[in-house]
Amino acid sequence: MTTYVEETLVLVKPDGVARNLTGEILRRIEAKGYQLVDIKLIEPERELLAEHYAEHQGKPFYEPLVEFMESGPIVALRIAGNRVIEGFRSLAGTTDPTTAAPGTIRGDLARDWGLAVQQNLVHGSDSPESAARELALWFA
Ligand code: IDP
Repeated sequence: MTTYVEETLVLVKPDGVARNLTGEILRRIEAKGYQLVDIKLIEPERELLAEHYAEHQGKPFYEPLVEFMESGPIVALRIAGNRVIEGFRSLAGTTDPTTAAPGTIRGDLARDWGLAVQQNLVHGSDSPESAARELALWFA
C-alpha cells in the first residue's frame, strides 16, 4: 500500500460557523487522525470566491453560492495526512445534505433548507491539483 502525506483545504462554510459547528467539524477531522497545520477565520472578497469556484461560473447555483459564501465568516483549515484529500471528502459526505450518508459531517449535521444553494457546512478540495490551487488562494 502506498503511504504518503498530502495536504488539503477544508472550509467551514458560513452555515457551519453560524451554527457553532466549527469545533465539532474539527473534532471529526482530528479524531480521524488528520493533522491541523493552519487555521484562520476569514471573510473573503468576492474575487477570492470567484477564483475558488471558477469551475461553477455560469451554473444556476453559482450566484446564490457566492452570496451564501459572503454571508458570514468562514473558517479555513489546512489539514494533512495520508490520502487526506480523499479521506476528508469521505468524512464530509456527498453534496446534498438530504442524501449524504449518516455518519458523515453533511449526513449528520447539514440541513436542507430548500434554498437555491446547498448549505452543506463544509468544502474539501477534490484532487491534488485543486488542493494545491485552493491552498495557495486561501493561505496566500
Ligand atoms: P462539493 O462541495 O460536494 O465538492 P461541488 O459540485 O464542487 O460540490 O459544488 C460546490 C458547492 O456548490 C456545493 O458544496 C454546494 O454548496 C453547491 N452546489 C453544488 N451543486 C448544487 C446544486 O445542484 N444545487 C445547489 N447547490 C449546489
